[in-house]
Amino acid sequence: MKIGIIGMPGSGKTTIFNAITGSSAELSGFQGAKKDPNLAVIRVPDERLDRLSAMYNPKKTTHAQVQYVDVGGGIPKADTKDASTDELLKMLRPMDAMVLVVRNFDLPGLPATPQEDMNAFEADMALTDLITVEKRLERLEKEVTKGKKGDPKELELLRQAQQALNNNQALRTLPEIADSSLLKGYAFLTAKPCILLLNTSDDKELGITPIKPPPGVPLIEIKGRLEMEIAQLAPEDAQIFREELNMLEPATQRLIRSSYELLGLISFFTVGEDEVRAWDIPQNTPAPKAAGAIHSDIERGFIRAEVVAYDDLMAAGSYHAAQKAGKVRLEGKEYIVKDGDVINFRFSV
Ligand SMILES: Nc1nc2c(ncn2[C@@H]2O[C@H](COP(=O)(O)OP(=O)(O)OP(=O)(O)O)[C@@H](O)[C@H]2O)c(=O)[nH]1
Ligand SMILES: [Mg+2]
Repeated sequence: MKIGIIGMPGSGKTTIFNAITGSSAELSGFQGAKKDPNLAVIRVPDERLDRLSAMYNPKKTTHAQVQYVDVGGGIPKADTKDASTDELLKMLRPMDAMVLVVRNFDLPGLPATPQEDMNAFEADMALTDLITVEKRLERLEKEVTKGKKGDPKELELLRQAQQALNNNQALRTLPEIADSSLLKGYAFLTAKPCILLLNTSDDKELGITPIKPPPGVPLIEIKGRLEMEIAQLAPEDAQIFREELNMLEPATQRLIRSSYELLGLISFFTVGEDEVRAWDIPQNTPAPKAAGAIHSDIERGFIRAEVVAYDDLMAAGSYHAAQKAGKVRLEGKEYIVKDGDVINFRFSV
């Protein structure tokens, strides 16, 4: 899974990236200098995995992972024909979701205007999508007049998208369009799930800045610079600092967790002496497909899934006890895997 960190120049994208990943990527000093994107893979925190690991004491514990990309640069402006926009778009298209960083701290001569910045960014993304839609519509209509038959469903969806975008409505609010396999290839920016991240200055109180996110966009407020500085400390020092500041839960953990949920992902677990591991799959995945997340052979040779719910396993105290209590079920290929299932796949190839 790839999540793009986007936002106006100087909104604190790299700061947030550093806070999430604990890295020390160079800050730009708000001149919007074009640099290579920053990439990092981070582990999705999950208490259940930690407890399973304590139960099995395996050689290795493996978390689910998400890749964060700080794309740098600024706003995709598809109406201007410049190379940096093309480059930015090329980076953004493959993202599964976005974190839109909005500045809630003053810069010299530039007071914080989070609502305006957010609106402007949304409008620019909508315009970028609108241009993509209109180019495609033009081509389809030409083909139709030449006697070729375009896909009428695609045409209809594109017209709906055009209308929504003309009203500055993001495509993420229209699931029929956002989830359509016909339109997947366009990778519309406003169709991607998005989190609004209000990046608040150290000296402002959290929760007092009025801001209204667009429909369907969850809001998270973080003191980005402070979180970055703590994330860069040694763990013991960070702990002391957090206690002093009464910021026990790193806000970034919340962000990582919600971006996972936003993507509609759930986790199942595999357990054993060698490895305890979390696997991420989309909701409503049938058992054989879930097995495919581990290895295509297990999907191909799928026989049954031996399943125990995480809570049942913990309540029983051990796998053996859960079995004795009748909590370990055998499920077939129709079974839809649930969040927290602990699974042992039986297969033959
Ligand atoms: N007060 C305050 N300053 C911040 C915060 N986050 C970032 N800054 C400052 O804002 C400036 C820009 O931060 P960056 O993280 O480089 O912003 P960016 O969005 O990556 O900038 P570009 O890559 O140029 O678009 C730096 O001088 C940061 O120190 C914050 O939470 N509070
Ligand atoms: Mg940056």
